[in-house]
Amino acid sequence: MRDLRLLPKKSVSLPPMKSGFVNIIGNPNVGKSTLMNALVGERLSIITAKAQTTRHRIMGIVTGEDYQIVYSDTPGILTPHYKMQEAMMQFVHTALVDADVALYVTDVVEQHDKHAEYISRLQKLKIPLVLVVNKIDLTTPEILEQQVEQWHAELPQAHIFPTSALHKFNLDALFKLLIDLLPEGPAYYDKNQFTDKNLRFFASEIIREKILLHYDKEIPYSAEVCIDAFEEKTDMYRISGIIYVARESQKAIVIGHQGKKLTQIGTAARLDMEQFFEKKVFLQLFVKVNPDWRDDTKQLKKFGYLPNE
Ligand SMILES: Nc1nc2c(ncn2[C@@H]2O[C@H](COP(=O)(O)OP(=O)(O)OP(=O)(O)O)[C@@H](O)[C@H]2O)c(=O)[nH]1
Ligand SMILES: [Mg+2]
Repeated sequence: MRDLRLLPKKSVSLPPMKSGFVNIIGNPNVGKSTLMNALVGERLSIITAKAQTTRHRIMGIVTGEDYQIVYSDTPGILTPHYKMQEAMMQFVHTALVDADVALYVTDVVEQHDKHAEYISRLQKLKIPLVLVVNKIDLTTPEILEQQVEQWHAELPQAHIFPTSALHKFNLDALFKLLIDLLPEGPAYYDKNQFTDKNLRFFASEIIREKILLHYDKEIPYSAEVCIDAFEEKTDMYRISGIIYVARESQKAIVIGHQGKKLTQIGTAARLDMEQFFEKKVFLQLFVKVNPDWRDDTKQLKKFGYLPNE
Protein backbone atom coordinates (compact mmCIF):
# COMPACT_ATOMS: atom_id res chain seq x y z
CA MET A 1 0.00 0.00 0.00
CA ARG A 2 1.28 3.47 -0.81
CA ASP A 3 2.33 5.68 2.03
CA LEU A 4 -0.49 8.17 2.16
CA ARG A 5 1.74 10.70 3.87
CA LEU A 6 3.66 11.10 0.65
CA LEU A 7 0.63 12.03 -1.39
CA PRO A 8 0.21 15.73 -2.10
CA LYS A 9 -2.32 17.24 0.26
CA LYS A 10 -5.70 17.54 -1.42
CA SER A 11 -6.57 21.18 -1.53
CA VAL A 12 -9.81 21.52 0.34
CA SER A 13 -10.93 25.09 -0.08
CA LEU A 14 -12.43 25.95 3.29
CA PRO A 15 -13.76 29.50 3.35
CA PRO A 16 -11.41 31.73 5.36
CA MET A 17 -12.46 32.70 8.91
CA LYS A 18 -13.70 36.29 9.08
CA SER A 19 -13.63 38.07 12.42
CA GLY A 20 -13.51 41.48 14.01
CA PHE A 21 -15.13 44.34 15.82
CA VAL A 22 -18.21 46.08 14.43
CA ASN A 23 -18.69 49.13 16.61
CA ILE A 24 -22.08 50.82 16.63
CA ILE A 25 -22.09 54.55 17.27
CA GLY A 26 -24.50 57.43 16.68
CA ASN A 27 -26.67 60.06 18.33
CA PRO A 28 -29.00 59.20 21.23
CA ASN A 29 -32.26 57.39 20.54
CA VAL A 30 -31.64 56.46 16.88
CA GLY A 31 -31.97 52.73 17.62
CA LYS A 32 -28.37 51.55 18.18
CA SER A 33 -29.32 49.15 20.97
CA THR A 34 -32.38 47.87 19.13
CA LEU A 35 -30.14 47.17 16.15
CA MET A 36 -27.46 45.36 18.16
CA ASN A 37 -30.00 43.22 20.01
CA ALA A 38 -31.62 42.28 16.69
CA LEU A 39 -28.27 41.42 15.10
CA VAL A 40 -27.20 39.33 18.11
CA GLY A 41 -30.62 37.80 18.73
CA GLU A 42 -30.44 38.52 22.48
CA ARG A 43 -31.79 41.36 24.61
CA LEU A 44 -28.34 42.46 25.79
CA SER A 45 -28.90 46.21 25.76
CA ILE A 46 -31.83 47.89 27.41
CA ILE A 47 -34.07 49.94 25.12
CA THR A 48 -36.37 52.83 25.96
CA ALA A 49 -37.79 55.85 24.16
CA LYS A 50 -35.65 58.13 26.38
CA ALA A 51 -32.29 59.45 25.17
CA GLN A 52 -29.15 58.32 27.06
CA THR A 53 -30.56 54.89 27.80
CA THR A 54 -27.23 53.17 27.13
CA ARG A 55 -24.38 54.32 29.38
CA HIS A 56 -21.75 51.65 28.78
CA ARG A 57 -20.03 49.88 25.93
CA ILE A 58 -21.71 46.49 25.69
CA MET A 59 -20.38 43.74 23.47
CA GLY A 60 -22.58 41.25 21.68
CA ILE A 61 -20.69 38.34 20.11
CA VAL A 62 -22.04 36.24 17.26
CA THR A 63 -20.02 33.21 16.20
CA GLY A 64 -20.62 30.94 13.21
CA GLU A 65 -18.63 28.18 11.49
CA ASP A 66 -16.43 30.63 9.62
CA TYR A 67 -17.00 34.01 11.26
CA GLN A 68 -17.10 35.84 14.54
CA ILE A 69 -18.60 39.33 14.76
CA VAL A 70 -18.01 41.24 17.97
CA TYR A 71 -20.57 44.05 18.01
CA SER A 72 -20.27 46.92 20.46
CA ASP A 73 -23.26 48.99 21.44
CA THR A 74 -22.25 52.41 22.79
CA PRO A 75 -23.90 55.41 24.45
CA GLY A 76 -25.43 58.07 22.21
CA ILE A 77 -23.12 60.97 21.36
CA LEU A 78 -23.67 64.02 23.59
CA THR A 79 -21.92 67.05 25.05
CA PRO A 80 -20.87 65.96 28.55
CA HIS A 81 -22.02 67.87 31.63
CA TYR A 82 -20.83 65.36 34.23
CA LYS A 83 -17.78 63.14 34.59
CA MET A 84 -20.15 60.21 34.07
CA GLN A 85 -21.06 61.56 30.63
CA GLU A 86 -17.37 62.18 29.86
CA ALA A 87 -16.79 58.50 30.59
CA MET A 88 -19.73 57.59 28.34
CA MET A 89 -18.16 59.60 25.50
CA GLN A 90 -14.83 57.91 26.15
CA PHE A 91 -16.55 54.58 25.37
CA VAL A 92 -17.66 56.08 22.04
CA HIS A 93 -14.21 57.45 21.16
CA THR A 94 -12.52 54.14 21.94
CA ALA A 95 -15.12 52.35 19.86
CA LEU A 96 -14.18 54.51 16.86
CA VAL A 97 -10.51 53.72 17.33
CA ASP A 98 -10.64 49.94 17.81
CA ALA A 99 -13.28 49.09 15.18
CA ASP A 100 -12.64 46.89 12.15
CA VAL A 101 -15.90 48.18 10.73
CA ALA A 102 -17.61 51.36 11.94
CA LEU A 103 -21.37 51.20 11.94
CA TYR A 104 -22.77 54.72 12.26
CA VAL A 105 -26.49 54.78 12.97
CA THR A 106 -28.80 57.65 12.13
CA ASP A 107 -32.55 57.58 11.65
CA VAL A 108 -35.06 59.12 9.31
CA VAL A 109 -36.34 61.61 11.89
CA GLU A 110 -33.23 63.24 13.31
CA GLN A 111 -31.96 66.52 11.87
CA HIS A 112 -28.98 66.24 9.59
CA ASP A 113 -27.12 69.08 11.34
CA LYS A 114 -26.95 67.05 14.57
CA HIS A 115 -24.08 65.15 13.00
CA ALA A 116 -21.70 67.99 12.17
CA GLU A 117 -18.87 67.12 14.57
CA TYR A 118 -18.89 63.41 13.87
CA ILE A 119 -19.19 63.70 10.09
CA SER A 120 -15.67 65.07 9.82
CA ARG A 121 -14.38 62.21 11.98
CA LEU A 122 -16.22 59.68 9.85
CA GLN A 123 -14.84 61.23 6.66
CA LYS A 124 -11.30 60.62 7.93
CA LEU A 125 -11.83 56.97 8.94
CA LYS A 126 -9.44 54.48 7.36
CA ILE A 127 -11.71 51.48 8.02
CA PRO A 128 -14.92 50.44 6.21
CA LEU A 129 -17.88 52.59 7.23
CA VAL A 130 -21.49 51.46 7.15
CA LEU A 131 -24.07 54.19 7.58
CA VAL A 132 -27.35 52.74 8.76
CA VAL A 133 -30.41 54.89 8.20
CA ASN A 134 -32.80 53.35 10.73
CA LYS A 135 -36.54 53.65 11.42
CA ILE A 136 -37.47 53.61 7.73
CA ASP A 137 -40.91 52.38 8.82
CA LEU A 138 -41.53 56.02 9.83
CA THR A 139 -40.99 57.60 6.41
CA THR A 140 -41.86 57.34 2.71
CA PRO A 141 -39.62 55.86 -0.01
CA GLU A 142 -39.33 59.34 -1.60
CA ILE A 143 -38.08 61.05 1.55
CA LEU A 144 -35.77 58.13 2.28
CA GLU A 145 -34.27 58.40 -1.18
CA GLN A 146 -33.52 62.09 -0.64
CA GLN A 147 -31.88 61.35 2.70
CA VAL A 148 -29.76 58.58 1.22
CA GLU A 149 -28.59 60.93 -1.54
CA GLN A 150 -27.66 63.57 1.00
CA TRP A 151 -25.67 61.04 3.03
CA HIS A 152 -24.00 59.75 -0.09
CA ALA A 153 -22.85 63.26 -1.00
CA GLU A 154 -21.41 63.79 2.47
CA LEU A 155 -19.87 60.36 2.99
CA PRO A 156 -19.09 58.95 -0.47
CA GLN A 157 -17.00 56.11 1.00
CA ALA A 158 -19.84 54.82 3.21
CA HIS A 159 -22.03 51.81 2.51
CA ILE A 160 -25.45 53.34 3.09
CA PHE A 161 -27.95 50.93 4.47
CA PRO A 162 -31.63 51.65 5.25
CA THR A 163 -33.12 49.47 8.02
CA SER A 164 -35.91 49.14 10.48
CA ALA A 165 -34.29 47.52 13.51
CA LEU A 166 -37.63 47.44 15.29
CA HIS A 167 -39.27 45.44 12.50
CA LYS A 168 -36.05 43.52 11.68
CA PHE A 169 -36.18 44.83 8.11
CA ASN A 170 -33.03 44.50 5.94
CA LEU A 171 -30.93 43.02 8.76
CA ASP A 172 -29.98 39.80 6.93
CA ALA A 173 -28.53 41.85 4.10
CA LEU A 174 -26.72 44.07 6.62
CA PHE A 175 -25.22 40.99 8.28
CA LYS A 176 -23.94 39.72 4.90
CA LEU A 177 -22.38 43.09 4.13
CA LEU A 178 -20.62 43.11 7.52
CA ILE A 179 -19.18 39.65 6.93
CA ASP A 180 -17.86 40.84 3.55
CA LEU A 181 -16.25 43.89 5.11
CA LEU A 182 -14.57 42.09 8.04
CA PRO A 183 -10.93 41.08 7.72
CA GLU A 184 -9.77 37.47 7.75
CA GLY A 185 -8.60 36.36 11.16
CA PRO A 186 -9.16 33.99 14.07
CA ALA A 187 -12.01 34.20 16.57
CA TYR A 188 -11.26 36.52 19.49
CA TYR A 189 -13.67 34.92 21.97
CA ASP A 190 -14.82 31.42 22.85
CA LYS A 191 -17.68 30.37 20.57
CA ASN A 192 -20.04 30.03 23.54
CA GLN A 193 -19.38 33.51 24.85
CA PHE A 194 -21.98 36.03 23.73
CA THR A 195 -21.06 39.13 25.71
CA ASP A 196 -18.28 40.72 27.77
CA LYS A 197 -20.60 41.66 30.64
CA ASN A 198 -21.47 39.59 33.72
CA LEU A 199 -24.81 38.65 35.31
CA ARG A 200 -24.64 41.51 37.82
CA PHE A 201 -24.34 44.01 34.98
CA PHE A 202 -27.46 42.69 33.26
CA ALA A 203 -29.37 42.65 36.56
CA SER A 204 -28.50 46.31 37.19
CA GLU A 205 -29.36 47.30 33.61
CA ILE A 206 -32.78 45.62 33.81
CA ILE A 207 -33.54 47.59 36.99
CA ARG A 208 -32.31 50.79 35.34
CA GLU A 209 -34.57 50.13 32.36
CA LYS A 210 -37.58 50.00 34.70
CA ILE A 211 -36.49 53.31 36.26
CA LEU A 212 -36.30 54.89 32.80
CA LEU A 213 -39.73 53.54 31.94
CA HIS A 214 -41.53 54.37 35.21
CA TYR A 215 -40.21 57.81 36.15
CA ASP A 216 -40.04 61.12 34.33
CA LYS A 217 -37.91 64.22 34.30
CA GLU A 218 -34.56 64.07 36.03
CA ILE A 219 -34.92 60.84 38.03
CA PRO A 220 -33.74 58.42 35.31
CA TYR A 221 -30.72 60.63 34.66
CA SER A 222 -29.79 60.99 38.35
CA ALA A 223 -30.23 57.31 39.15
CA GLU A 224 -27.64 54.56 39.20
CA VAL A 225 -28.12 50.94 40.17
CA CYS A 226 -25.60 48.86 42.06
CA ILE A 227 -26.01 45.14 42.71
CA ASP A 228 -24.70 44.59 46.23
CA ALA A 229 -25.48 40.87 46.43
CA PHE A 230 -25.92 38.23 43.74
CA GLU A 231 -26.17 34.70 45.14
CA GLU A 232 -26.42 31.82 42.71
CA LYS A 233 -28.52 29.09 44.36
CA THR A 234 -29.28 25.83 42.55
CA ASP A 235 -32.84 26.78 41.68
CA MET A 236 -32.76 30.58 41.85
CA TYR A 237 -30.78 33.81 41.92
CA ARG A 238 -31.05 35.90 45.08
CA ILE A 239 -30.32 39.49 44.05
CA SER A 240 -30.14 42.65 46.09
CA GLY A 241 -29.92 46.02 44.36
CA ILE A 242 -29.43 49.58 45.53
CA ILE A 243 -30.91 52.45 43.53
CA TYR A 244 -28.89 55.61 44.09
CA VAL A 245 -30.59 58.94 43.46
CA ALA A 246 -29.30 62.51 43.82
CA ARG A 247 -31.78 63.97 46.35
CA GLU A 248 -34.12 63.04 49.25
CA SER A 249 -37.11 64.29 47.21
CA GLN A 250 -36.21 61.86 44.41
CA LYS A 251 -35.88 59.02 46.91
CA ALA A 252 -39.47 59.67 48.08
CA ILE A 253 -40.74 59.65 44.48
CA VAL A 254 -38.89 56.44 43.61
CA ILE A 255 -40.30 54.66 46.68
CA GLY A 256 -43.80 56.09 46.17
CA HIS A 257 -46.75 56.08 48.55
CA GLN A 258 -46.44 53.12 50.95
CA GLY A 259 -43.62 51.78 48.80
CA LYS A 260 -45.99 50.93 45.96
CA LYS A 261 -43.92 52.41 43.14
CA LEU A 262 -40.76 50.59 44.22
CA THR A 263 -42.67 47.31 44.49
CA GLN A 264 -44.02 47.89 40.98
CA ILE A 265 -40.60 48.39 39.37
CA GLY A 266 -39.17 45.53 41.46
CA THR A 267 -41.81 43.17 40.10
CA ALA A 268 -41.30 44.34 36.50
CA ALA A 269 -37.51 43.95 36.85
CA ARG A 270 -37.80 40.51 38.45
CA LEU A 271 -40.04 39.20 35.66
CA ASP A 272 -37.60 40.43 33.00
CA MET A 273 -34.65 38.94 34.88
CA GLU A 274 -36.37 35.56 35.14
CA GLN A 275 -36.84 35.59 31.38
CA PHE A 276 -33.28 36.76 30.66
CA PHE A 277 -31.55 34.44 33.16
CA GLU A 278 -34.02 31.56 32.59
CA LYS A 279 -34.07 31.14 36.36
CA LYS A 280 -36.30 32.05 39.26
CA VAL A 281 -35.23 35.34 40.83
CA PHE A 282 -35.73 36.75 44.31
CA LEU A 283 -35.11 40.50 44.09
CA GLN A 284 -34.80 43.05 46.88
CA LEU A 285 -34.44 46.77 46.13
CA PHE A 286 -33.25 49.61 48.35
CA VAL A 287 -33.08 53.34 47.61
CA LYS A 288 -30.26 55.57 48.85
CA VAL A 289 -29.32 59.20 48.33
CA ASN A 290 -25.93 59.75 46.78
CA PRO A 291 -25.75 63.40 45.64
CA ASP A 292 -22.52 63.58 43.66
CA TRP A 293 -21.94 60.16 42.14
CA ARG A 294 -22.00 61.51 38.57
CA ASP A 295 -18.93 63.66 39.27
CA ASP A 296 -17.08 61.42 41.74
CA THR A 297 -14.17 59.50 40.21
CA LYS A 298 -14.12 56.83 42.94
CA GLN A 299 -17.80 56.05 42.55
CA LEU A 300 -17.57 56.11 38.77
CA LYS A 301 -14.90 53.41 39.07
CA LYS A 302 -17.14 51.39 41.38
CA PHE A 303 -20.04 51.68 38.92
CA GLY A 304 -17.85 50.57 36.00
CA TYR A 305 -17.61 53.88 34.11
CA LEU A 306 -13.88 54.26 34.67
CA PRO A 307 -11.12 51.64 34.69
CA ASN A 308 -10.05 50.43 38.14
CA GLU A 309 -6.31 50.95 38.08
N1 LIG B 1 -40.30 53.10 14.56
C1 LIG B 1 -39.11 52.60 14.90
N2 LIG B 1 -38.66 52.77 16.16
C2 LIG B 1 -37.45 52.26 16.47
C3 LIG B 1 -36.65 51.55 15.53
N3 LIG B 1 -35.51 51.17 16.14
C4 LIG B 1 -35.59 51.61 17.41
N4 LIG B 1 -36.75 52.25 17.62
C5 LIG B 1 -37.23 52.90 18.87
O1 LIG B 1 -36.40 54.02 19.15
C6 LIG B 1 -36.26 54.20 20.56
C7 LIG B 1 -34.79 54.24 20.93
O2 LIG B 1 -34.22 52.97 20.67
P1 LIG B 1 -32.82 52.53 21.31
O3 LIG B 1 -32.43 51.26 20.65
O4 LIG B 1 -32.88 52.57 22.79
O5 LIG B 1 -31.91 53.74 20.78
P2 LIG B 1 -30.37 54.04 21.13
O6 LIG B 1 -29.78 54.66 19.91
O7 LIG B 1 -29.72 52.83 21.64
O8 LIG B 1 -30.51 55.14 22.29
P3 LIG B 1 -29.43 55.57 23.42
O9 LIG B 1 -28.95 54.35 24.12
O10 LIG B 1 -30.24 56.47 24.32
O11 LIG B 1 -28.34 56.33 22.72
C8 LIG B 1 -37.02 53.05 21.21
O12 LIG B 1 -38.30 53.50 21.57
C9 LIG B 1 -37.10 52.01 20.09
O13 LIG B 1 -38.20 51.15 20.20
C10 LIG B 1 -37.17 51.35 14.20
O14 LIG B 1 -36.58 50.75 13.31
N5 LIG B 1 -38.41 51.92 13.96
MG1 LIG C 1 -28.83 52.43 23.46
